[in-house]
Amino acid sequence: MNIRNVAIIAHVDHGKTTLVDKILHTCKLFRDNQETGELILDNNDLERERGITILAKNVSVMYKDTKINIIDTPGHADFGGEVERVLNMADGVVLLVDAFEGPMPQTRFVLQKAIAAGKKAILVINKVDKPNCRPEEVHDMVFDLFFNLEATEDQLNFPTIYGSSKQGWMSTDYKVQTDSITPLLDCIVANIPPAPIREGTLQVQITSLDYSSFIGRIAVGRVYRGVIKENMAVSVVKRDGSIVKSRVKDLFIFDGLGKLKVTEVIAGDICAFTGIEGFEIGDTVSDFEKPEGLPVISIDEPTMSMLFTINTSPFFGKDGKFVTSRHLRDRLFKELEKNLALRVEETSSPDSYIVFGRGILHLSVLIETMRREGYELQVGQPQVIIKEIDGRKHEPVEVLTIDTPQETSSRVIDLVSQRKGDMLVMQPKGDLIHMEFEIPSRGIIGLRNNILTATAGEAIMAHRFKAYEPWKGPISQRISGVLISKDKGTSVAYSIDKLQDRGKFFIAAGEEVYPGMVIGEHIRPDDLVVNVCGEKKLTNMRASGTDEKMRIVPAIKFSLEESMEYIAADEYVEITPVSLRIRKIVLDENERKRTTKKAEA
Ligand SMILES: Nc1nc2c(ncn2[C@@H]2O[C@H](COP(=O)(O)OP(=O)(O)OP(=O)(O)O)[C@@H](O)[C@H]2O)c(=O)[nH]1
Ligand SMILES: [Mg+2]
Repeated sequence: MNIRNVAIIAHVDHGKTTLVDKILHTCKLFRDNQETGELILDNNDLERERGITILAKNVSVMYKDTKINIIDTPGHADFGGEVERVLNMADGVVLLVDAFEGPMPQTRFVLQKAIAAGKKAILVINKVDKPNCRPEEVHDMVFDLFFNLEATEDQLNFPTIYGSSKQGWMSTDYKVQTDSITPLLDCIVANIPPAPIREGTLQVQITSLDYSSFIGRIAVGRVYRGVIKENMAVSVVKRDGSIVKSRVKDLFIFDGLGKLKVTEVIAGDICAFTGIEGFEIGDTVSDFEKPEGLPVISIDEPTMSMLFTINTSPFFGKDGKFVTSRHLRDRLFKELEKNLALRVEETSSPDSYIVFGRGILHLSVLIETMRREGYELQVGQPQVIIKEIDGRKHEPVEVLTIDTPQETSSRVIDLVSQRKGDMLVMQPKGDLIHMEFEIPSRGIIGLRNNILTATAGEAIMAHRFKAYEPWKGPISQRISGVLISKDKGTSVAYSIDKLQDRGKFFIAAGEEVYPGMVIGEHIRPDDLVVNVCGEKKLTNMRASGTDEKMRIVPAIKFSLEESMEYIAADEYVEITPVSLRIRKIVLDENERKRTTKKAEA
């Protein structure tokens, strides 16, 4: 059979999943009257809600007489490691670039990986339906990018397709709108090399995994050489070269959105299989008698860590089903089975674990999933991972791009410079200013919040790990102190109203608070303990205190990620299935003062 294996790569939100959806539709996967909705591929709850892809996914379509295996990849930088691995299964890539935005940090990263791996690329300039798009300019920018990334002569000769995934059309000329995406499919068949059918003994490298609550872990990889069969005895060559005898159980190929059980899969095709106990990414499943491993593939190292601990707030156990250290431990170690870039380390306390991940989003997706499952937990301030290189302290540095309206650019530059960011590029982009910086990862934590506030939500920001570089010195993280609740009780509008000139509140009237809980941001740099539960002399007032004359500014409600980025080193985010709260680690005011004094001494 004639097979093409192609990965779709791009910066976040440039339209990969939308395009794969359209390809599935076009290839008549769906019975005509079947309602499928959009972005059927982003199929877990979090992916749907956020409109982002978290895990790379395989689908497969028949186009004319060619089978096209398509790998949809995540565009967010935290999941970049996925992209690098799955490129292993592809013979070529479709590089999607937004016709307005042009190449972004993650475009560069994924293209660099594809070029280094010797893959042939097709460029798709997507979203040409956008009114202010600039397809020709973007084409030239991408060409320069290929050139700068040292593409070979052959790679530089990439074909370009223009179109709109959303409207469901692709064309060789952006001025000539078509009525389908088949020009892209034709381009894939013509330009991506057919998967070679290598004969000989079996070699399949496990590059990715699927997880099913019924079956558990399912290995996914491309048959590099030979034939894999169900119930076949095999030798697994591990990363360290050791060999484990095992047996393949069920075998599948990808078929549309799902999998189809088959008895054998020949070289060139992508397959999924069960039966190999305790496999790891990069293992080669090979001939039983004559095992031969394929070159090992690299797995991304974590760049950030956070302390995960059980909930110890006075409200512990109110909302959650799983609240003990045993629960937390089991859940975290279970996650390691499928979350490839995650690491968990024990601490001296059985209640706390240090969890290492690829960034705020990577960790927050885990936390959000856990809270939905009924867990209660607390997390500490995210820490970037510092390394000692040649006896010097090094920290992760990232490339940061910000596009913002002209009139806000100086405020943006101020904010980035305060956090040790150096500006590299500043140029107009449509009616926006495009800026590029190099900034320590530490400086990016909490930056998004400030940038959005400073630009009334107009700025578009993206960042991507660049390298470990020498430590850039201290960065002051949060400029303001916080308002802390003095009492346990229910907040009262009257009391909040009276304190409004002291800062901004994170709680509204009628919310339960406890001593040591962070309930707002102080206008001054120090912390302030306040009473929002009403005062004794007001007992003749109605408790809810809905006085017409009060105008309380609506409470600021942080998302999980915003809370994680907001907290200081002496604070936790408390997470339950129902609530998100910020608290001081030490709840008692006097004890907190003593601890701070001790720390200062
Ligand atoms: N105007 C316009 N919008 C588009 C087009 N293609 C996709 N979009 C929109 O862009 C947003 C992101 O699309 P996705 O397909 O989820 O992007 P993605 O590249 O898969 O994103 P990640 O998986 O998070 O990296 C959605 O709101 C789409 O509706 C297009 O051709 N034109
Ligand atoms: Mg996607």
